[in-house]
Amino acid sequence: PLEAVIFDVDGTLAETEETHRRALNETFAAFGLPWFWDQPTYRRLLRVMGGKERLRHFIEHDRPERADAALARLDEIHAAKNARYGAMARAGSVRLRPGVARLIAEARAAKLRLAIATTTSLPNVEALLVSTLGPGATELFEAIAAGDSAPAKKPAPDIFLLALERLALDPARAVAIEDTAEGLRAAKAAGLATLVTPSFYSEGQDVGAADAVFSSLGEPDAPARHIAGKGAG
Ligand code: XBP
Repeated sequence: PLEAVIFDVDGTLAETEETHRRALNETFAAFGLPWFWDQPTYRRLLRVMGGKERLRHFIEHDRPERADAALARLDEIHAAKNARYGAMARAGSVRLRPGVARLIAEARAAKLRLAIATTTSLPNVEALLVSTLGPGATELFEAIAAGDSAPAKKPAPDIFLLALERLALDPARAVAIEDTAEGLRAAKAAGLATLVTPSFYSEGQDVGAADAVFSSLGEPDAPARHIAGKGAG
């Protein structure tokens, strides 16, 4: 029987990428870098998973002429982006996608265990969960596998395998929910049944390997409910 649901974060729980993009562009300006990622650029770069890996790819492929100077500041630029993103998330600029709050509440009511497997950094995940689901939100998830805690980012299966290891669970007893082709590949390689709900940036990607594809996880226009702390535990 099904025992756990493992959620991706960016694009699946919430449409976070426009906030990441805004935080990035503001960071570039603050660092005096003459870079601007518009939507088509970001859509292309999103195929490289992980914010730091994506920046590295951009510097090496799109701005190779001054790559050394930029690469030397890579960690600093990425940390500054995440600080901005965290502040934006805490200020409420990201909402859960429709149906996500209900799905989490219903999964808990059905005694399913919840986990997260994401490429994004842990503080970003925490900021998002707390601002959308309330102060106790991180405790809703038994395992939060994020960012650099696994050796390789998606589409490698590592982050899903880490979440499964922390749950001490066989992949046959869990389902993953993803929004991208890369995330789907990662979940499938970890042996998980996978539902895909395409997001703003992943719409049109080939997700034919999914066990099911949903345009949305729930009712359109429903307000996100704050469920953390209410009858938790
Ligand atoms: C999406 C990503 C992330 C975010 C930025 O990950 O690739 O890199 O775009 O976050 P997922 P960071 O779909 O697995 O949640 O800059 O913290 O990496």
